[in-house]
Amino acid sequence: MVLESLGKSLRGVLQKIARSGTVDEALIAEVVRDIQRAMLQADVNVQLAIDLTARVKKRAKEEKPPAGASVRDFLVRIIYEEIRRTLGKEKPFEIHPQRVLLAGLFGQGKTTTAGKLARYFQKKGVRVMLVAADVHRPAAIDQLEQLAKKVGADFFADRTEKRAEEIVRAARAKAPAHMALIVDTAGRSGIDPDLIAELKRVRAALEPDETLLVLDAAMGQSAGRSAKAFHEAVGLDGVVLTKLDGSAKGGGALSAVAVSGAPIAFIGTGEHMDELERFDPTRFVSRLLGMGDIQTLLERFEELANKEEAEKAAEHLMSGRFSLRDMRSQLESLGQMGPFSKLMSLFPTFGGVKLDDDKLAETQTRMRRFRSILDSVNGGELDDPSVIKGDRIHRIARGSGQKPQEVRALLKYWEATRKAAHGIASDRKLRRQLEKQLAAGGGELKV
Ligand SMILES: Nc1nc2c(ncn2[C@@H]2O[C@H](COP(=O)(O)OP(=O)(O)OP(=O)(O)O)[C@@H](O)[C@H]2O)c(=O)[nH]1
Ligand SMILES: [Mg+2]
Repeated sequence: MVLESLGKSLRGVLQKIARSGTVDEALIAEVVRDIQRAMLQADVNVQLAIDLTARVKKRAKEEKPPAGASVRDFLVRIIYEEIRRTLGKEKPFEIHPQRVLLAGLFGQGKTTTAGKLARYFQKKGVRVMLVAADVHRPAAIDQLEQLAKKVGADFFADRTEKRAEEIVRAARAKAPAHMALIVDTAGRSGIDPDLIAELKRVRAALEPDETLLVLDAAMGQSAGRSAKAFHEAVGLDGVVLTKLDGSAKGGGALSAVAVSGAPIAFIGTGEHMDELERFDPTRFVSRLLGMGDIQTLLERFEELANKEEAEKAAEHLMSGRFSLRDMRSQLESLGQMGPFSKLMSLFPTFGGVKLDDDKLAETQTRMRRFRSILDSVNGGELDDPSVIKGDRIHRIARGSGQKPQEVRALLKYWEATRKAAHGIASDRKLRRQLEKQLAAGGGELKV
């Protein structure tokens, strides 16, 4: 995967949040430090990393989660949004018979990208003519010809013509209207007047729909300077960032290019012709953070974080050592319904209340309230709820925006559950039933 080590560090941060007691200043400071370290290791610009984490910190302190969302999920969302912001805007790119000009310095991957783009167009049903306008090296023309064969594209070259713009004119005259033209140009060791002059002549002859700069991700942050200089000199529609598969500096290149003003259109993720992807910043971040897509962002997060804890909590549940921390992870891993209402159905009555369907909606509301209360309970209290009394009840109520009697109800509920669960452990028949359900549910309580 692209940017594997950055992704790994960031996923570690999310897991740390999931495992934490309360979201307090200490946790936020730690998380911010971790993100900063991960960013710097991926070669992200220092100022950019500092700005990003400062925004995470500020928002985590000042903003309140929407009703029903936990403080931890909310923190994850802030982190997601701020990382997403550093990757710039999405570059629309339609596949139709158009003219594409590829430019860039030596060895950045222009010719390879020309071949990959041709395959990409043809897969979507648009035929391509690859045009060899690298007039300085005959080997470059052969390289493109071979790639054209490989991807089944048409090929245009004129080995006797030394003016790139004339080659482009001849190619335009030859290509039928339904064909896309993708033009490979010569590289240089630096952005010099000759390179810019040649690019301008080629562009005047081609009148491209898309002028794309091909940049090697191994350049790290200097890719941003390069993009800016090219953008100012010739005007770019987008950037293709290549070799993201092999570069530890990919984070630096991605973020630096994103702020350069030229949006990233494609990324190259390998040497093969199929290894080109459209760059969608939203999808990119969710993949980096290990989330399928944004809709399932929070669900996936909870699943990942709580599976292990749910297993441990189930054990605790039967041992009678069941803490508020266990209760919280169960509530979160099993959704708003929680295992307790399911557990309760094992008993004819529970806490004096028979749990029939009418009571279910009420229970769900209560579970939601319990979850928000549990976000305001600190680590020590989660482990030993007996210390929660008097002033502490009022502090927790204030912190969670609930009434003190709800906090007391939560404690009563926890105590009753603990006793009932302990009761199951001593009732052989019930115990067997519970164990069977646990085994079937892969750690989830499906009583
Ligand atoms: N791993 C990896 N290698 C790539 C990628 N894109 C290009 N390459 C490799 O980078 C090297 C240079 O690629 P070229 O396409 O020849 O680069 P160029 O910009 O056309 O080079 P010049 O024409 O010499 O300026 C080749 O060995 C490619 O196989 C990529 O996304 N990932
Ligand atoms: Mg080349």
